[in-house]
Amino acid sequence: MNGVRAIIVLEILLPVLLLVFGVYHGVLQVLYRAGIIKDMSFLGIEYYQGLTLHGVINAIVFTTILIVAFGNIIFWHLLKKPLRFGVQLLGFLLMLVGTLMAAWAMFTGKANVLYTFYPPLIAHWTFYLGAALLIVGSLVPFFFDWLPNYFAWKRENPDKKVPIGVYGILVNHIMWTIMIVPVVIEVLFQLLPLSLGLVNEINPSLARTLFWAFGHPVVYFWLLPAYTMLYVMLPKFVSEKGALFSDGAARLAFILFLIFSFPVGLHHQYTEPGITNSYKLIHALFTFGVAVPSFLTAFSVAASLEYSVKAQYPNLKNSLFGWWAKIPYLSTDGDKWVVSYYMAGLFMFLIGGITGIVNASYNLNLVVHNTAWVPAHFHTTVGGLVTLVFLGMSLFFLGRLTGREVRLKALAATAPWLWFVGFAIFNVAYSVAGIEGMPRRTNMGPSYSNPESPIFAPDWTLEALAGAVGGTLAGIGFVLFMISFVATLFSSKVREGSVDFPVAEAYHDERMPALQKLAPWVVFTSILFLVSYIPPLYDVTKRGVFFDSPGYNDKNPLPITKPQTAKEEEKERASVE
Ligand code: HAS
Repeated sequence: MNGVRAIIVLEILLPVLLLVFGVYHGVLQVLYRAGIIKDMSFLGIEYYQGLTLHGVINAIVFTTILIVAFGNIIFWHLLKKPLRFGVQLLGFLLMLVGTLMAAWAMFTGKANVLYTFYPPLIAHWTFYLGAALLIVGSLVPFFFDWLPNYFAWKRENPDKKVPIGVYGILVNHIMWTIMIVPVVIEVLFQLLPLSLGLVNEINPSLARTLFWAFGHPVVYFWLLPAYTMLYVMLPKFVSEKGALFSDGAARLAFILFLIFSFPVGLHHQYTEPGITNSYKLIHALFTFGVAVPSFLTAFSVAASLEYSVKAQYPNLKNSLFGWWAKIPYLSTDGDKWVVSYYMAGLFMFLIGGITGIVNASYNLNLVVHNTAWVPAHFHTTVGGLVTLVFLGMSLFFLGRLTGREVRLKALAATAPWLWFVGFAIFNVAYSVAGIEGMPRRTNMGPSYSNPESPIFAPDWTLEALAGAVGGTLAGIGFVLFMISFVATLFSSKVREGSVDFPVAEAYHDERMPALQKLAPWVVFTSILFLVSYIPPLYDVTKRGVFFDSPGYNDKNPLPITKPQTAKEEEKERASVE
């Protein structure tokens, strides 16, 4: 097999296989919370250790490595320019070593800090360095393969628009490059020094602000590759005559994401003291702005589906809603099994979008923040559309790249619908429970869901049990997917492997020259990001930039680093004043 193709196959295999652990710990979560597991640990893995593994593997590792794999495939196929073996190998090895380092820290219980790694909780330094290597590795193909190929293509085709698939992936990785700046500052100047014992204290407010300056844009880093594939591939999977309704609307959506993904992070910090309310309100307003490109996408995708179905069934030309019934929701015909992943994901994302807008509303957020509502929201966004499209396309590309026919298509097509039904139940149950005050990130097994505990909360029992049923069903859906995935991997080759996929032409192909040059939009975005963060960063550093709290871990209420003495504190205060 061609070396680069082999690396891309590894970039698909590694995250999908790791997801087995991630999903396993997800199912354990709902069992703990329903009181079916009443302990602090299960099979040697503690509650918060399992929750860290669940979040880090599913939200960080699975997404990042697959996004690189999809980017490689899309650039290679659409620009028809080969990728460089050395660059790809370096990128993959960095991501692999980073993942292994972080995995070691998590599996040995030295990094029970959850995927948000909020200080003053402190992990072993290998966790932070591992995460940093994963990020660096994910940038290597962008800087040394995609960008050079993009500029070469532009030189050869000065009058043409770059293909929309390349445009989407490019915007996404530009966003990625910008958003990692704050989290790199947090890791390099705050977390690593404390973890290595070079300093004694950390400023948690500053760390959280830097984290969320990265932590909200990152959700769009996960989403945009799914949107790119929705635009480019879904219409063709639905029907041979499928087309993207509007190329211009898709490009506009990507640019709006570039602008609005950044000045929004404070919507995760509405309840935090130390940041002036008016800045939070400004971020709230921008958050409504970032919903606009998703509304635009809902319209574009629905219009593309309508066009694609009607092109195949001309007798439905005047049908207002009847054409919805002709979408191949559950089909094993050719590659149509993959449509199940897109459609189940889209239905989930509709709910994820609505709950996101509730979260963003400053006053409503006070009701749902830190409750079970929040996991209900993100299991229909990153755990819904993103995961389903990524899983479906991993299986599709595994078949294409290795020259194998996808096996057990009936299982593969059913899997996303079980996932959908499971998370629909989970979503309703956890949303209701959240409004009733059920907390997130809490081991309810020995506490709220345990009738023998003094803090037993019978009001949440039904919702917690329904959540367990939903989470388990979704887990079974994942098992069906894995059976088809493994059967495909170990089946015999039926053709030469190739890097290709169906590409939908645009029905409306608007020129929109203002969207063709990305540089001005990138400059504007960077300035807006900076301006929207200067005041809150000033707020959280008023009492000092680097000091506030000693470090802790989850094992002991005593600090693991030395707190300042009264004398030192006095000296520091004097220097700030
Ligand atoms: Fe979010 C918390 C606000 C989108 C992920 N979010 C989270 C967390 C995660 C996450 C992981 O404002 C938890 C973080 C933590 O651990 O603390 N989110 C939003 C808003 C949006 C949004 C306004 N989130 C996402 C996406 C995610 C994601 C996308 C991952 C990929 N979120 C928040 C807020 C919080 C938050 C607060 C903090 C909560 C707190 O207090 O802690 C918007 O971008 C959503 C816009 C989406 C739409 C939907 C468009 C619909 C489409 C489907 C069309 C369907 C079709 C099919 C065509 C407007 C595109 C046909 C269907 C028919 C029925 C006809």
